[in-house]
Amino acid sequence: MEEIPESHPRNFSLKIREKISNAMEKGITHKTGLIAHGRGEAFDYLIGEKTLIYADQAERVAAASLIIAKNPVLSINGNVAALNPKECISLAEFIPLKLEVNIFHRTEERIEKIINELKKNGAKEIYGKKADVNIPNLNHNRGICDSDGIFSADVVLVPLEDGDRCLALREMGKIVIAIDLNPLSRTARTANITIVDNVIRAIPNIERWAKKLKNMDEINLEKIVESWNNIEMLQNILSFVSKRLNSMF
Ligand code: PTJ
Repeated sequence: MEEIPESHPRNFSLKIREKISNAMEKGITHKTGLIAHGRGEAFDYLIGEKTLIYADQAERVAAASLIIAKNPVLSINGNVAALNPKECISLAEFIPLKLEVNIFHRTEERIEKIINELKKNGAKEIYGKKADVNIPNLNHNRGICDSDGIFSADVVLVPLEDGDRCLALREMGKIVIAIDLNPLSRTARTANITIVDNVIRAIPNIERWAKKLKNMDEINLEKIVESWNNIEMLQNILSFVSKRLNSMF
């Protein structure tokens, strides 16, 4: 890879591209994960590559929901394992929540590589290998999960989700927190709490909120979660983007 000069205006974005393409070469990220990343970059560009107030509020509600959850799980795919494994592990330890590797393009070799990557970054226990149950009404590989992981979770945090698993998890009665830069996606519209932010910014920000909320009593945490209006938040994001674009030239 060519060296990316520090002075390059897109330095950060180029470094992230390098990170994800290296992870693809190691077999952690699937090749189509690079396409998904490109779509994410485009939406990130539209929101101004920063955490909007609406995303920050969603991250606060997500933190409250994870704190009161009885059995929360963070679902890890090939892109997330490449982009911010350390931050996911740190959040998992703080809440505490379980980490489960769950991938669309599933091979045992990839599962193993992602688990090893997480272990290299400090994770102790990782779910996803047992793969002893299927999420009902989901006929692809993301339906395969662990009975003591995603299957029995009450709250599932899913970065870079696909819409049909999001719906299937909701049909199981779970609370789904999605991180998706595309506010128009089925996932964004189906989740209970959608965080329209880059997973790189979102995970540490959820942890920052969790640290602030950790000592709040459960009744007030529940109030934060119950008062959340996800559709209104999506409308606010779209309205922000359209105003931003209209005022550019
Ligand atoms: O590792 P696997 O096998 O599970 O495969 C993972 C991919 C990403 C290939 C799979 O989940 C996929 O095809 O995803 P989609 O359907 O393309 O959806 C990805 C969504 O995540 C899109 O709406 C993107 O805008 C969004 N996205 C991409 N990068 C980021 C992101 N959202 C937040 N942060 C990002 N960095």
